Amino acid sequence: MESKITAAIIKEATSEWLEITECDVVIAGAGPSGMTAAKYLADDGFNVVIFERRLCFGGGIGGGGMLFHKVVVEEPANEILEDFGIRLKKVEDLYVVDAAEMMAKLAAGCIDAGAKIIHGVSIEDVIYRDNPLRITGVVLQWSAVELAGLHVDPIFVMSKAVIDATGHDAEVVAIASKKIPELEIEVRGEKSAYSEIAEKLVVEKTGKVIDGLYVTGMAVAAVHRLPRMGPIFGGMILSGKRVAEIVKRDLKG
Ligand code: 48F
Repeated sequence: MESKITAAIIKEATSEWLEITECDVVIAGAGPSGMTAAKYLADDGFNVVIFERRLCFGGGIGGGGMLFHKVVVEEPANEILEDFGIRLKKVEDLYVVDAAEMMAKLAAGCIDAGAKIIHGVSIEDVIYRDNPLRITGVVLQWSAVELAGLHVDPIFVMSKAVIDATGHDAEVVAIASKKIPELEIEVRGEKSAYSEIAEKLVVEKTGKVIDGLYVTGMAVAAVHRLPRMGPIFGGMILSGKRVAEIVKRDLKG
């Protein structure tokens, strides 16, 4: 019995990994922006995989506002959450959402649309080509190996588009900017809080950083030096939908 359990896991997991090694879209991070982007891309038939460093999904949603189990969104992000079947309560001109429900249903929405979420894997580098300069995939490491500080060579996944949805540190764009200076990208980090304009600016600046590499969510604020906004999540959801539209347009030519 024990060997059957092991064989079933290894056989099924490795056969999916073989499909993943060349995919349409890789998304770094299963936070609100990454999972929203994954659903809308997968809905259109794109082969999408999210690699998430931690063993859970939701990113910053679970921490709610100051560990209270509620987060807030504003119009028109409520329509996207309704698309995922998430229940909202209108409080004045805001909508309040249960954090656990939002995490669970965003994940269910992108998985049901056909996207894959793989936990415990960190994106530690990108793959690039020149003439023309572009990003063509990612370099992956088990998070456990990363945490243990072991020297283990990573594996590669090629993709037509890579979306950085890693949140406040914009890790993927930061790695690319450091290791490929000819990209001429600088990640300067986000500014202090200014919620009214931060949400709108994040959505406006969502998009392509260089051919093959896109940014969504709080990573947009880090790349474009925009203000932070605190526990209001509408901008993350709208940014995820927007990056999906931009990537779809680019991949369809
Ligand atoms: O931080 P996170 O929730 O990103 P987001 O979608 O949303 C930001 C909000 O949660 C909140 C906010 C809104 O008001 O300010 O902070 O922009 O989710 C990012 C996910 O990416 C994972 C990380 O564990 C988290 O779940 N992650 C970060 N770096 C990597 C990564 C990496 N190099 N490889 C894989 N996963």
